[in-house]
Amino acid sequence: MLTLFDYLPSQNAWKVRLLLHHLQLPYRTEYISIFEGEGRRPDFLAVNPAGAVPALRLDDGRVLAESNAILAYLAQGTRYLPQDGFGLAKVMQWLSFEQDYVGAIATLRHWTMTGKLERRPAELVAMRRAGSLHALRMLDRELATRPFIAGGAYTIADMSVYAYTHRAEEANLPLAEFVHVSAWVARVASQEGFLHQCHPYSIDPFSGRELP
Ligand SMILES: N[C@@H](CCC(=O)N[C@@H](CS)C(=O)NCC(=O)O)C(=O)O
Repeated sequence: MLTLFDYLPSQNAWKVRLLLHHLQLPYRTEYISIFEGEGRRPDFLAVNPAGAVPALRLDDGRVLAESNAILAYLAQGTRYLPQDGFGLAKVMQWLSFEQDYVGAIATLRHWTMTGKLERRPAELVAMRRAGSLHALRMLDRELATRPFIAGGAYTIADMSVYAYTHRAEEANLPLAEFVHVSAWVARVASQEGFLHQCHPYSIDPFSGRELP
């Protein structure tokens, strides 16, 4: 059986939970308490050298890390990943975009929800906020032209970009002002087999700590 290395408030891990849910794939979970340093255990570093969740162990023991790589692996041959070369590359384009631009929202959400915002230099917070708004503006322009981020169909690119984008208000970002993003958020959440449950950092008593 598949094993997902998970930390519940992680939206990177949620992306993988979402796709597993869509595909109705059974899996077991191994929780990694990242703020207690479990990501730095040698046995976990052998799974993901970066020490981060999510990671996935396959039935045959091979392991895969990086949320978007895991999505691409699991989605092969399914309706969530185009088969044609251009469609596939478009999905990859938006998976890369997610890592490069949506990460600002993820960081700001993490700092905001775990009380770390006040401990960060104001310039750094302002940079992350500007980066987050830049990402939301770009997404809003793109989503004005088509129903889903990589084209006409719902794909793993939507799952990936949605994961942190739809939590933007938890980072005190004005999501409602981005009307096309907001409409897309509703569209994505209405997909069949969607996983609505997300988890706040407050479920983890250690989340106020800095990552080791
Ligand atoms: N690029 C990675 C980022 C993964 C990541 O940053 N995971 C966080 C939780 S959301 C984590 O485990 N952090 C612990 C650490 O970096 O030590 C991905 O998309 O999977």
